[in-house]
Amino acid sequence: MRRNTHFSQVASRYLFQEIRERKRDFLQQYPHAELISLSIGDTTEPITPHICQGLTSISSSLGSEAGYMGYGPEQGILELRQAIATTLYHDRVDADDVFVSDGAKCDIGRLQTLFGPETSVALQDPAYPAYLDTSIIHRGRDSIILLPCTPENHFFPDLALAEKADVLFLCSPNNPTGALFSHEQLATIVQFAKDRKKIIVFDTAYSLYIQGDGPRSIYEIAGAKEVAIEIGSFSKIAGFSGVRLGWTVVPKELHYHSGEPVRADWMRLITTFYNGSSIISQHGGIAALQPAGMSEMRELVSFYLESTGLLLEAFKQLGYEVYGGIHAPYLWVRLQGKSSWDAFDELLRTAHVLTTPGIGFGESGDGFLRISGFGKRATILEAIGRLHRYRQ
Ligand code: PGU
Repeated sequence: MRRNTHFSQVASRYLFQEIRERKRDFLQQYPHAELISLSIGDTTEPITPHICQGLTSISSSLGSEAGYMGYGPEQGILELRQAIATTLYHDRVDADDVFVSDGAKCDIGRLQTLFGPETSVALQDPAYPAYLDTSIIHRGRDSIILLPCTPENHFFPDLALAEKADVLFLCSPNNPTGALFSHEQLATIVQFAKDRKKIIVFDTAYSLYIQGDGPRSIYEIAGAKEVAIEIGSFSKIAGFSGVRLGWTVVPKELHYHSGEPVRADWMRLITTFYNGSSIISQHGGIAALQPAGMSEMRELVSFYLESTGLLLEAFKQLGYEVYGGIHAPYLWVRLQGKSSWDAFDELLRTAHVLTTPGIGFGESGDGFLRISGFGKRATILEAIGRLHRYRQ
């Protein structure tokens, strides 16, 4: 059989796999190096007690006659869908329009299948690499429009560039830049999509990290249900990157040009491609959204943001131009004239610190490094010490 030629248009390895390989090669050369990772955004703290109780109690009940369960509804347990709608969206969305998943990344891929092969997609540049790679694999590089988001345009895209796109993938607070759209900016984007009948996919994986009253959901903007799908994740807020749980909201108000509801196709797609998220994860999610779980998640998020704040101060003291780090657990650090892979290699060799090269998030990311604030506190402090030594 012939290869899907789009695979020749993506890098042979996914960004974080590439970094893992480089780490492995480095450790083969220097087996005693004690590497610190400020690279992949992965949580490090144990699952908190109330949420963990949700996971363990369902796990043990599965071993009893009365508690055993098989397949559940593909779109998720109603109690969890209701809790997401009420607790996270303050009933701005219907539980019925919340589709539980095994994580945001998995739904990003499934959404590409929903949009099909003819669609043109606009992406923020830089952006979480899964949007670009899944777009290319589905329909090739020519279908993609990049919207540069740099310090020069205050990380707000020139929407005129997206005129020909059918779908806009957007992320706020942004991975990797940490930029947060204001209510006014988001309202501008929603209006743009409404006027031109485009669909927005809005990724809120970091919404609980927002400080102050910035928009946590696109549905805070009036009329957004007519143009937007929203993706969420428990990975970064409950430490579920290994447990796997997320959701996608596809409102019944969202329609194609031809008038058919998008939600019906999403339902058709997930019931066909997917057999639902693990009921163990889903019960963890239910516990996470109870009052005790919510306060544990807030504490966890504060912990990671504090670490990010320490890194932010350190990079500033070292004289770097730094963005982000307030509403997201990432810093976006401008390198003084270096390419991002050169800076990545240099930090790895000299400080034994792993980072993520900005170019891995798109062309406009070259000349930047993304620094993750996820890590044990002692490790973050050790990394800061090494950065100071490395700059002297
Ligand atoms: N959306 C955004 C904006 C993300 O940053 C991430 C993870 C996800 C979705 C994935 O969420 P799940 O619910 O866990 O599937 N970003 C991390 C991990 C990288 C990766 O590709 O998985 C990061 O370092 O950017």
